[in-house]
Amino acid sequence: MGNPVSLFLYTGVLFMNEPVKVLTIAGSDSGGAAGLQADLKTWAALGMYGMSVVSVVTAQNSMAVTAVHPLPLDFVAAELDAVLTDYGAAAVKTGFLGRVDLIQTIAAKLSLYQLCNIVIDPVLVNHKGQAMFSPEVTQAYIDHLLPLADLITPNRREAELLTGLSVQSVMEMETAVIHLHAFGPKYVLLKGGRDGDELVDLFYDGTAVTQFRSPRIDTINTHGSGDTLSAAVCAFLAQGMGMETAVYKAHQFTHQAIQRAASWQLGHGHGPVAPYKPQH
Ligand code: PXL
Repeated sequence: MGNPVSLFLYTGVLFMNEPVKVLTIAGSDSGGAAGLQADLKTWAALGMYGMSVVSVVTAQNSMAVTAVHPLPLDFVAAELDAVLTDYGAAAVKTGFLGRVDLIQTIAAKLSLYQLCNIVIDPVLVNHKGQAMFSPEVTQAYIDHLLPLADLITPNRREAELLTGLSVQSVMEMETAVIHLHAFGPKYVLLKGGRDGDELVDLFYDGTAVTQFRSPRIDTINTHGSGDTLSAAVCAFLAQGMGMETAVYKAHQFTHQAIQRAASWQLGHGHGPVAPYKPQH
């Protein structure tokens, strides 16, 4: 172990035993279904070291979000600095942000720390498709965060707010991905299309559109499915996969997470997905 070569090999082995680090910048869901809780559960299931910079704290359950408490801007900046000056991250995702100044600060920090594998989930609407924030927030995503993204993961309603287009049919989704890509992300995953009994997500790499189809599962327990999907993409990117493979595998992972919890009744409403193998 004494000479420099064996020392190098030895440290190499130590590094290989370490988990890959991933960071979410997101809201806390007290009900544990969405937000940073969904991200961390997904990452634990995939064997990653998950970290969370909290943007807002929500009081919510399976029926409603009853209160939202934004954390002060300086505090979120301090969380980011703490994590990124020490641990760093092989991939990062953003979730519930909801404020222009916060979006600007996060964009500046992502650039400052030269992060790669950036997944931006532009959270703009609640699960009923209603806009949660002012139009300035949508514009701040366009101006500051989308250009930095490797992947953006809007749903159809968020795509409508971002592009100003109608995004209902699969054909309209095909037009929308091109407009979304023009905002600057390297890849676009537009979620939530319907074609008969199938769910259709569109993936666009700037050249070709790929459809990811899955049979629709008849359940109201889809709370956290969007977060699970983007967190899983983030994990697979951090593990070194290419974008299309990462999206394909994340799609399968999320389908399984919905299937596992489809018949559960954990709360009284729109229940969580299960991005892990539960012990009954
Ligand atoms: O899935 C969107 C989302 C993400 N994170 C938190 C949320 C929501 C939707 O309400 O509350 C904390």
